[in-house]
Formats: sequence, structure tokens, C-alpha cells
Amino acid sequence: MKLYSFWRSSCAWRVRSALYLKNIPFELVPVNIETTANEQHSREFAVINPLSQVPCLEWIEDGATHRLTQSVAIVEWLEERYPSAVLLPKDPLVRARVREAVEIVNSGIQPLQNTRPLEALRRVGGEPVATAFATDAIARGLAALEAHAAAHGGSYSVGDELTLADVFLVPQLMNARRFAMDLAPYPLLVAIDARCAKLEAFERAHPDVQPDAPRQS
Ligand SMILES: N[C@@H](CCC(=O)N[C@@H](CS)C(=O)NCC(=O)O)C(=O)O
Repeated sequence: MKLYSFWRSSCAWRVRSALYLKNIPFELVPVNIETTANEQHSREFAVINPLSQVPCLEWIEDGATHRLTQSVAIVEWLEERYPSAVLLPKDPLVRARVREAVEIVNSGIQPLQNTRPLEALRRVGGEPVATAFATDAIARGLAALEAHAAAHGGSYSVGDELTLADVFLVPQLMNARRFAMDLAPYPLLVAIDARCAKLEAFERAHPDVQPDAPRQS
């Protein structure tokens, strides 16, 4: 199994965490999406993901090559194909609560602070406009997630077991830190993040330890 990934991509981080939590061996294929490299826009990568984004999971089965993009589709497929460790609880309502938190990150925050909209905003309004737009989207989303955790969380985002909600939360908090945002209004999320950070799967999935991460000299 191969994962096309970029060290700092929060969406690729979600998939790396799920793979490590489920102990699924994979080969990491770095794709440099930095604006100075733009490897996601190469002709070769357009075959792998016509949307020119990471992550993409690729595997060979019965002689056929399969590719799956979109982190939610990937982690849900992993969950169905490799049921242990369980990342989606069985109870239908609790399961829906996990997906609710996942979607707050996946469609309510991340697309609004991703490279492409921010580049467009930089072109029309400069860095302050782009940063204000991104941080407003992150702050609104994190406030919703904090309320979600207060209502439905425990040791983790939903209840006391680790779920996909945590897999999506951790990289999103990293993005908030990249924008130097004050995380004091989100104490439950910060505590859950700290709990996850101690788990080996999250340590191995962390951007700083990826083979394509810039090395400190
Ligand atoms: N909905 C997609 C979003 C993927 C996405 O936004 N990937 C970003 C990195 S986190 C990317 O490749 N950005 C480069 C670009 O859009 O040019 C998913 O969850 O996989």
C-alpha cells in the first residue's frame, strides 16, 4: 500500500494516523505541494488525483491498481476493511456524532484555510486579508468542536474511546498553531490533543518526523 503524502498536509496526516492506529504497513510517497515546488500539479500526479491534492492511497488487489482520494473516503474504507482498531463506534448515534465532528473539520474548517483560497485572497487583499479569513474560519470551527466535545466528549472528542473525530482534530489544531492562534478558548480540545500526542500512532504520523520534512541543521 502506498500513501501519497506531504509532511505538513493535515489531510494526509489524518490518513497516516489511521494507518498507524490500525497497524497497516504502507510506503510513503512524498509529493511536495509547497508553492515553490507544486508537484501536485504535475502531469504524472494528475493521473493519481485529478484534483491535484494529497492524500491518495494506492494499493494492488487481484492484479488491479486501486486509488482512493479524499481523506474521509480513505479512512472510512480503512475502517471497513481493517476493523481493528475501531475508529467508528457501533452505536448509530455515537457513530453519527463522530462523523459530525469529522465534518466540522473536513468541510467546515480545512477547505477555508487551504492553500488555494488563501492564495486567491492574498492576490486581492494581501497577507492580512488571507490570514484574517483563515483564522476566522478556524476559530468558528474550533468553537463548534469545543461545544461538541463539551456535550459528547469524555477522555476523547466523542466519549472515552479514540475515534476518527480525534484523528481529524489533531492536525486541525496544528494548523491553528501555524497561524499562531490563541487556543485558550478551547481547553477541552487542547486536553484531547495532548492525550493523543502521547500515543505512538500520532507520534509516528506527526509532520516533523516524516521523511520529507525539512531537517534542522
Ligand atoms: N477534501 C480533501 C482535501 C485535500 C486537500 O485539501 N489537500 C491539501 C493538503 S491538506 C492539498 O493537497 N493542497 C494543495 C492544493 O490544493 O494545491 C481530503 O480530505 O483529502
